[in-house]
Amino acid sequence: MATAAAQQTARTQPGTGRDGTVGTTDADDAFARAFDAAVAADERIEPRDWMPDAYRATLVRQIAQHAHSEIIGMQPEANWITRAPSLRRKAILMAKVQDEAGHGLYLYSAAETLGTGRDELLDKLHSGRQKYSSIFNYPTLTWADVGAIGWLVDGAAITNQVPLCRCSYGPYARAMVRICKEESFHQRQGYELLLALSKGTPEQHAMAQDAVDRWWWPSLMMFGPPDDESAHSAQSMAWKIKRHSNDELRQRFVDICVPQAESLGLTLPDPDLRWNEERGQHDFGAIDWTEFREVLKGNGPCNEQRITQRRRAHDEGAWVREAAAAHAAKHSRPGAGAPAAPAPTTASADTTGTTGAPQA
Ligand code: FAQ
Repeated sequence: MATAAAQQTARTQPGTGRDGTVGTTDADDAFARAFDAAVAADERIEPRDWMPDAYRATLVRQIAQHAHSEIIGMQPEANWITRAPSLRRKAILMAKVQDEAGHGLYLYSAAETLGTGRDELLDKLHSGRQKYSSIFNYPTLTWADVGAIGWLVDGAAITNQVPLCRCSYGPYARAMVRICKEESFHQRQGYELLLALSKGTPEQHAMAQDAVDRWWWPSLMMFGPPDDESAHSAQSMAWKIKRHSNDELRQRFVDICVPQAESLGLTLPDPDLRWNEERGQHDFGAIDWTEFREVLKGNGPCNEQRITQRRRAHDEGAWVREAAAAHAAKHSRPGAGAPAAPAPTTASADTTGTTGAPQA
């Protein structure tokens, strides 16, 4: 078997095009073999390595959807920043929402290493050609929703994303390490918030239960369609982009949540939820996949509001991007004194769509 260094050399021959095109069939085969061997040996594929076009396209699709989810995901929670019940809760929530912006930026940067810029990805988001997670199309009706998002939505995100720390593509895997640490902290703050409400007045307890009732099923949908309807899972798992199927991760999430709900003193809204001794896992009720498909088609409760807000934030940030680009150009001229600041690309220079009047 080739050593890692030899494989690395084989994978990074100069002169290969962005699409991995090389001159001869023999060379093509050699690059493809080196790529396959690296994936089989659990090595990381790095930006300058040869990779199949479809592997690159799959990564861009998934990373872009993930990045879009992080920045659109700021909106439902930001809705409560001005109405948080104490200074402590407000400071925590602001820090969390800022973390989500940071996650979006790491992920757009990871997509850039594949040759796809933020402007292009944001254009696809704004024009509806790329998706973001279905979960962020639901409204945050009460303060308890902030807790339910932390506990359930961040909890589902961690369950899905911890295995992505072992994704075969290096920049994505490395971005996920920090993201997962922060998401784990977010999950705990949501749990702690819900616990305070659950042990509070009867009204507060009822508010917490109502939030869990509304967020439970959409959280299960975050893991994507059932395995037999998942278009990309088999290939993504073969490439070790995904390490587990959608249904496996959904099951893991249910099994984690059941004892946590008991500790919280809250119930999960599923009469079919019970321990299955034989499987060593919980059985749970049928997910409403019609609702999931409708949300993906743009017909969820908040789809229109979320995308309108995002486009508006992007447009309102145009002057910042222009000014920063002009500044960078000025300082990059020969003889200019100060080192050139990097020209911000779209996502880092616009507001995030989280400001403005409380909505949902
Ligand atoms: N919503 O064949 P599959 C977060 C699409 S971050 C919308 O199974 P795949 C942090 C899928 O893209 C949450 N679309 O696809 C946070 C594909 O459509 P396409 C986001 C969905 O890629 C917390 C089609 O359906 N996390 O929460 C959804 O193998 C709080 C067929 O599906 C990630 O993105 C959905 N739920 O598996 C932020 C993690 N499910 O692309 C703020 C990374 C599926 O062909 C506040 N992503 N689709 O047009 C993944 O692990 C995968 O992409 C899956 C889908 C598991 C989401």
